[in-house]
Amino acid sequence: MAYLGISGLKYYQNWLSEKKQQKIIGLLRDCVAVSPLFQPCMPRTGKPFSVKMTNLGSLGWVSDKQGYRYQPSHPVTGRPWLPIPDDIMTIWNELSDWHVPPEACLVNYYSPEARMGAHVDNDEHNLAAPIVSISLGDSATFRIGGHKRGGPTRSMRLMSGDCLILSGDARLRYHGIDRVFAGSSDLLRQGGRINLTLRRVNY
Ligand code: MD3
Ligand code: FE
Repeated sequence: MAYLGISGLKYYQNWLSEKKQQKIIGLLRDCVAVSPLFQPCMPRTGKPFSVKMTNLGSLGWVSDKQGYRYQPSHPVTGRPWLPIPDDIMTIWNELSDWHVPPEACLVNYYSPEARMGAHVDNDEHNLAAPIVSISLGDSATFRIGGHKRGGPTRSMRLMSGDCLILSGDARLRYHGIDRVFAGSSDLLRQGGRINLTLRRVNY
């Protein structure tokens, strides 16, 4: 199980039908009505992210001047995150081989100008569990490198309905989103891209 020659990276092109994609978008509209998108910022500097975020699940990932962490409630409203809907949990069950469900579903919203710089996801206590990524809306260039910053990278276009699984060796690689292709999908009325990442945080 390797994709782009990267062990632990699996690519499920167009895994979600148009109908399922629309269903998930409807569920996300309910999510943001209670847990609005917020603008995270960099620890220490407070530089705002261009990507806006919210979460579903018993834990959600947040970033502010204090640092990166998982917490049970929304940083602005103080309310708990809503549960991960069954239709999203099903994707975890279909694609991951993991025996327990994810606590967190991070929802990233990219306007056409948004980017995500190269980073490693290591705030999860349980780094042995896979991450499942679901792309919706406009397509984007995803870049994945090695375990150190500045090494060789590979890139691929992620389109609406595509899913990725990151496990094993791929789980701790540097990765990011270089650009979003405005108008490449009409799934979202207002355009842009949504990425969901399902994450097991604790053992
Ligand atoms: C490779 N999201 O939320 S998803 C993130 O499209 C994140 O929004 C990107 O990076 C996005 O942290 C990429 C694919 C992905 C997710 C997690 C990974 C790739 C990964 C963890 C390790 C290596
Ligand atoms: Fe990431």
